[in-house]
Amino acid sequence: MKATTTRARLLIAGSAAALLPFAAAWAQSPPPAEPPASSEKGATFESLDTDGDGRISKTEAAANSGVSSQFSRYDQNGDGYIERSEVNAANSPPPSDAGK
Ligand SMILES: [Ca+2]
Ligand SMILES: [Ca+2]
Repeated sequence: MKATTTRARLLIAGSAAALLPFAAAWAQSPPPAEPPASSEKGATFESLDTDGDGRISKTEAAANSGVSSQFSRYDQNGDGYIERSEVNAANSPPPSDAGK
């Protein structure tokens, strides 16, 4: 059906768009000159971890629609929290098997 196709495409586009600001916010260096105009886009780990326990619960993630929609993607071990290591893993390319 045409409607279904359109909807699926929208979801895919939305997911990709949502991931970008999240990844950018957690890059190593902060952006040079970007005033925090929108709290929706400039989410950082710290800003989302409102109770400061070092991980982002689903409740905390709900503050950012992009993060919230990507929650299961970031929560790789499925414990219901996004931890910093999971963010790093999600934002970095997989290790290139150089361990040996
Ligand atoms: Ca927290
Ligand atoms: Ca987790």
